Amino acid sequence: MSFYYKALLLNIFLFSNMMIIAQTVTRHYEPVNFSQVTINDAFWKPKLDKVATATLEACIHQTEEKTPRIRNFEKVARKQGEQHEGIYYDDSDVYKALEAMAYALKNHPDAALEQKADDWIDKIAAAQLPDGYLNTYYTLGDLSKRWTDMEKHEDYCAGHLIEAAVAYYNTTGKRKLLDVAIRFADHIDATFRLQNRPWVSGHQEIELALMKLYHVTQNERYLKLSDWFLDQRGRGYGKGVIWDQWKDPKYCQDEVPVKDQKEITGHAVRAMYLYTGAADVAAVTGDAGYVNAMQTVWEDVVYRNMYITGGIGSSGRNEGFSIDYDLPNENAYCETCASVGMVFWNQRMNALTGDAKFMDVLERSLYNGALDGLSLSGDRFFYGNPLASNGQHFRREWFGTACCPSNIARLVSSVGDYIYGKSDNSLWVNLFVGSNTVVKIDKTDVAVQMETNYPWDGKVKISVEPKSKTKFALHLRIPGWARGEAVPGDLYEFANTSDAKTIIRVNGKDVAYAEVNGYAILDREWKKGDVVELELPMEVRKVVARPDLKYNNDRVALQRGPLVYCVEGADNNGQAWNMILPDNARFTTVPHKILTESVVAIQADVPVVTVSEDGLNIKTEKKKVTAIPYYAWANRGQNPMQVWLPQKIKDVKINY
Ligand code: FUB
Ligand code: ZN
Repeated sequence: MSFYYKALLLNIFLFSNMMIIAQTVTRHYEPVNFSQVTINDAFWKPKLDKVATATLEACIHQTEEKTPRIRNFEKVARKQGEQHEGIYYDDSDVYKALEAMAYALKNHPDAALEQKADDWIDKIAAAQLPDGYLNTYYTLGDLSKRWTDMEKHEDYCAGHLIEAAVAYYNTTGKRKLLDVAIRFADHIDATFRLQNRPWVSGHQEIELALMKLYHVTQNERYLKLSDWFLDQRGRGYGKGVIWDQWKDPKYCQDEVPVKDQKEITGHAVRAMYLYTGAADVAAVTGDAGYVNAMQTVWEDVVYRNMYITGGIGSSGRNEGFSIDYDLPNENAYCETCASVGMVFWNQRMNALTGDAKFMDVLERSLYNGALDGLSLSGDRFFYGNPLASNGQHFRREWFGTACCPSNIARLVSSVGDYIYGKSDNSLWVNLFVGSNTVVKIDKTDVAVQMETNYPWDGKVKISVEPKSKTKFALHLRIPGWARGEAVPGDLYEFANTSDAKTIIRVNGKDVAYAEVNGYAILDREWKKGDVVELELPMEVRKVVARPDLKYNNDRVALQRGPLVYCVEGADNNGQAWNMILPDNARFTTVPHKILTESVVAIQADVPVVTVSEDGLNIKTEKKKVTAIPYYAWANRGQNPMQVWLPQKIKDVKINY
């Protein structure tokens, strides 16, 4: 039965007893799971290996030795009345690291790492109570208070446990953690939905996790529970419980029901996880209520509240959104987890709608705002990701609230989830990553191999090998930036037009193609040995911001392909704020090394202001300025940095 047909039937089944068959949407494709994708890409594979080694080593060290996270699980199992140590949501970091281990084991098999994961799983399983409850904060504390405080992240931790369990099952086929997750999810379902006991999750996450559990178990109970959690929001149940701290239901997107939401508010990570879960439910039930609401909220994010890096949540006060167009650069909060959440949500929206604009935003957040959260060495992290620095920012080994390190670890190591999609008669290529997979399209196995040096180079070669000749449509994403669109909407635009064209060849011949929603559609009979070549124009583009973004007035940013660039002191005699970028600046690109990372840097001869050695004079002279990919900054000590480069002398500052 086709995916669409199943979704429609299920929708009718779920809602027919309410006599309402709501307007339905059908998901355009099903993402190909990371466990089916092998990555050998020059850009990503070293990062996957780094996460599998250095990043996870850091997470394991912090989780086991430097902090009490694993110790809390051991204490529960010992049952000796020992106290909980740390913060009430610390369990979640164990689960997220475990999830990253699961993905890493696919990309970088490692018996010792698998053994470590199995040891952790034993400890987690031993901390589960007979009724399925699992949370070290309450079990070591006052268990009679469990499920009394919606803000205490019990369901958030449960969500991360479920996600880890599904990932580990997908990679290894081992069920132990999955069975723990199922028992916990059943406990939650019995405690809340089946008793219709109001509960607004204080930190959304469980909604999307339950949908993963639904897909792996095919048990509709989890779909219903996820939808139930979504439906709790915006009905006043959180009043006096989770709003206290903020006196504002907007903080946790609880002001109106999800289907009535129109604007982005509050905590950025909470919002991203919420909308990801809603899109996941809509993908199965076809519920247009969620999709319509999310389209409007998405526009509010992307058209008015997104950094050029794809980061969101400019305010540290609420770790989230403030007012429209309030996007400071040096004080940007822009949490790594929020960019990770942008990747999650935009993937779901892309699959639901088949519109590449969501993948354009995903790619922007992934290669810039999110990747910036991880050092090139793999063992240092950014929590906030500013777009300008006077040298005060640096990556840290860990944080008290340590949500970001394991979040970026799990995102990078699961990048295989975002590359391909499939539907009954189509193959979707969304990201350009050297990789291979086999997808079943209309009962035929089709092997796909992608080769590329993206994002440094715009050439992508895709070999398609169906087992037997078969007709299907290849949906090949043509990024917005290659079509002259800096971002969807008008928050940012390219300063100049370009004549450069995207070229697509099939078996060496240029082909004309229909373009639908940002995808080139190559609908034909495919046979063994067919090769598609895509050539994207990798030009240096200047980006200007809408005047409402006052921090960017009289400034430009540089972008090449999906990468946003910055000027960092390490490449420019310790200075990053002392140049202006005139309209007529000419750019060249050069291979460049940042530690061991080979990148393409951008250079231009531009006016640079310097102070004489005796400190008595300033002069302006043309000098070569080097810009590097934003994600790679802050790896060579503390340095000034800027993404938005001044065009007028009034904005020049000299560090001396
Ligand atoms: O509350 C759990 C996590 O800690 C949030 O997602 C982050 O924003 C940080 O506050
Ligand atoms: Zn975080």
